[in-house]
Amino acid sequence: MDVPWWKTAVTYQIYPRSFCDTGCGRDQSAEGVGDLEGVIRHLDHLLWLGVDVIWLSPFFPSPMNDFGYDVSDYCGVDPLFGDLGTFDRLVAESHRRGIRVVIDWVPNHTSIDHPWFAASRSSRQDPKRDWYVWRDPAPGGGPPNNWIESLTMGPAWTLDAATGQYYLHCFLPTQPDLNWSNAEVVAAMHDTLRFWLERGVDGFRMDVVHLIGKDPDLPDDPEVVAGLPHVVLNDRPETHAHLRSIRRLLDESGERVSIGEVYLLDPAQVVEYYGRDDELHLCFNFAPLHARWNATAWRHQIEQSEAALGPVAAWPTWVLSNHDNPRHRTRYGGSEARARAAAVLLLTLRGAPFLYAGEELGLLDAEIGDDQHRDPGGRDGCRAPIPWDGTPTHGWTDATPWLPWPPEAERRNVANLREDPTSILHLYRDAIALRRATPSLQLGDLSLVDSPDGVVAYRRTLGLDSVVIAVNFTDSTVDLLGYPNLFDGRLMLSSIHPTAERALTHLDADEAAIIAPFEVAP
Ligand code: TEU
Repeated sequence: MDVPWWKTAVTYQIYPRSFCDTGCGRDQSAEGVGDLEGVIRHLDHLLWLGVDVIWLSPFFPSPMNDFGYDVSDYCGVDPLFGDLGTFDRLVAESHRRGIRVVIDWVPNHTSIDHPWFAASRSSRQDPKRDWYVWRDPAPGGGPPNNWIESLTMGPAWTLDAATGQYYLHCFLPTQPDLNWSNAEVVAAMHDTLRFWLERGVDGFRMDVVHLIGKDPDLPDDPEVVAGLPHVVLNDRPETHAHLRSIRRLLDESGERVSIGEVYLLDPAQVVEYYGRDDELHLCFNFAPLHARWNATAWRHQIEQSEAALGPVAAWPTWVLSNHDNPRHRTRYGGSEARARAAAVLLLTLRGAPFLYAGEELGLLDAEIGDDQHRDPGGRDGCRAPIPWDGTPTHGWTDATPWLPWPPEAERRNVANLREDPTSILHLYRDAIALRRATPSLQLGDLSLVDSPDGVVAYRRTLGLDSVVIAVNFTDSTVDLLGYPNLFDGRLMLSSIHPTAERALTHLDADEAAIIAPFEVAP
């Protein structure tokens, strides 16, 4: 069976600012900001962990108003992070280790500092005026429509006094939206994809890609949802046409992947962006990231994902943490046991799992002091630097890092947790290895199986290979007698007991288990 590589891949998201500062980037503010050399330095660790793909959040030249999601040159590396030579080495060193490299692509908006916008803004007659979305003020003055931007929840329009028109920005005023209905914009953005494909990247994570096609009339968002940012509402046929041509472009370059950040919260809407296997290869599914830690909520998430994606054979994705939201251990109340159970869930559901750097250490969000806020969207806590060891600088240079360290960094760091085979870091490594060795975990069907209250259990099946996963979402022991699917098997992995060879009569509080049925046990 010829399975595309991205179906079985475990992807690891790196937020370069926060990964590791080696001092190789040019940091004018004299604070510690991670760089691409820091990624290269730790590739062996990622190989040890067992991930297949790294996804790098933006490292392009940028004024950093949105920490790189405001790009001023799509085809370069910000000196803060290194240069194109460093990037090429990163790709080569990753590929040498069998690790693929996916980069972020930010097609909906540029930075206000991009030369395209400087030209567009310069006059109404400029040839690039139409590269962005300009409109006259509403009759009587004020923004052309009621759209809300996503980061500060203000109006999505800013008046350019010099030319008397408003420009659209679904994010900060420093992130003007490109006009994808202009063919020159499409061609220029396609060129940026080709630039990185030629440098050997294996694919793109496409930032708010569902937002690139817009209703040409730019009508008001409906009153009932007024107050929601336009990004979660924009769902247009124009986008699908753009995605089909992007897909053709990628397909011409061999086996590359597109992973869309389709920030619509209903999986039934999101599935449309896979097209007929002719649009995105994968789309993030963010509903689970907002789900509470309980069995009912998670059973619902699994059912919803299966119901939306199963019938059209679209491959699901699972993500618990990223650079935009509080880390899941923080969201789930701080319990490491829950974070461990969540890791087993993430790595055993049907679909492609995405890890966010630091979750394998069980990191909590950093406490951000009043004078330490950096992000206008308030997302600093999950972007705290990664502690690599227990020294005072935690494996970074001695410049003070751009954000405070996460809690317990002197103990909860890579070097220390690698020494401890019972650590959450080893649990991630073991679960990833088991996944790789178990065809049903990688590619098998999923069906929910009968389980006690507070437990979600499911079977993964591929041909004769079959395993059952049971996750106890409660903080008490749950008896499994009476549930033959669950206790009648061999425990392959427990989220709590590292080498537990035990009869599976019960699950401990917050325990997740991977169970092989006896008949296929060696
Ligand atoms: O995020 C899109 C997005 O919708 C989120 O920013 C969301 O609105 C926000 O986190 C709510 O708190 C992507 C990137 O992941 C994010 O970092 C960027 O800021 C944003 O796009 C703009 O490029």
